[in-house]
Amino acid sequence: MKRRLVQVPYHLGREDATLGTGPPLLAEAIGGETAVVERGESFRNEVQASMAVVRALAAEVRDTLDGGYHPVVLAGNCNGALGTVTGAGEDLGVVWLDAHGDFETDETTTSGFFDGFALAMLTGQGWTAMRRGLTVVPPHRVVHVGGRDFNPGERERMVAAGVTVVRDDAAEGVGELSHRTSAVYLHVDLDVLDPSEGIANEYAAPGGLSADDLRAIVELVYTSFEVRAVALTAYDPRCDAERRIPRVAASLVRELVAT
Ligand SMILES: [Mn+2]
Repeated sequence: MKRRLVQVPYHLGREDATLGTGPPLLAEAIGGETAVVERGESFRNEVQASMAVVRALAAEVRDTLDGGYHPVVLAGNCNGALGTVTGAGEDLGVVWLDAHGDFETDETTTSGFFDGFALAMLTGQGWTAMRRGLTVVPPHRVVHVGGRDFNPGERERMVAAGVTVVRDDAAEGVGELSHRTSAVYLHVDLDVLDPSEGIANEYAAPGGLSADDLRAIVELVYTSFEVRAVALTAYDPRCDAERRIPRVAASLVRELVAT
């Protein structure tokens, strides 16, 4: 299956100079057919605009699959996952690679950072009316890999909800998930990489995956499941003056993802 890059050049619903500028640089490094998501609605506030981007992304992912392409989403934010999963169809599992949990809700957050709610929203927590029509993935069909910078209590809440949380032994989590689902969405927040491979964004944390580890995990996921869509997210070029992260992303996608 031929791949198509789907750029989502927004951060918290805005076209901005931070995470919003990552997707075009990743797309340039990877190369090939590319589509660019447009928010459509005018900006009223971060939450409204973020969810407008999510809905536009869902439509673009659906079109991409209908056109016979494998969607490779390049998104400023992790909350794009709601749109990608909604566009990619029913009954998916999720393999989520991220230094962070992204498992906050309005009840638990102390930062208010909307992108910190991404995986909680995807599994049906919080923002119920804003999520209307978007697909929910049951937590027991989610494996979270590479986390090491959780907020207080966050990891415990993920586990209690039914999410499988593994640090770097992805094989165990992926093997378990393969008994529950045959098709997945693969989410790669680029800050899952160790900062020694390049600093993906200002939230980067030590103790991450090497580029070789990441490659092995992505390969394992592609051989274990039908990957309906993959996303590379949260690249802030301001943190990576030497532009190392796009090179890692390009070799991952070119060598491992459908050509
Ligand atoms: Mn992250």
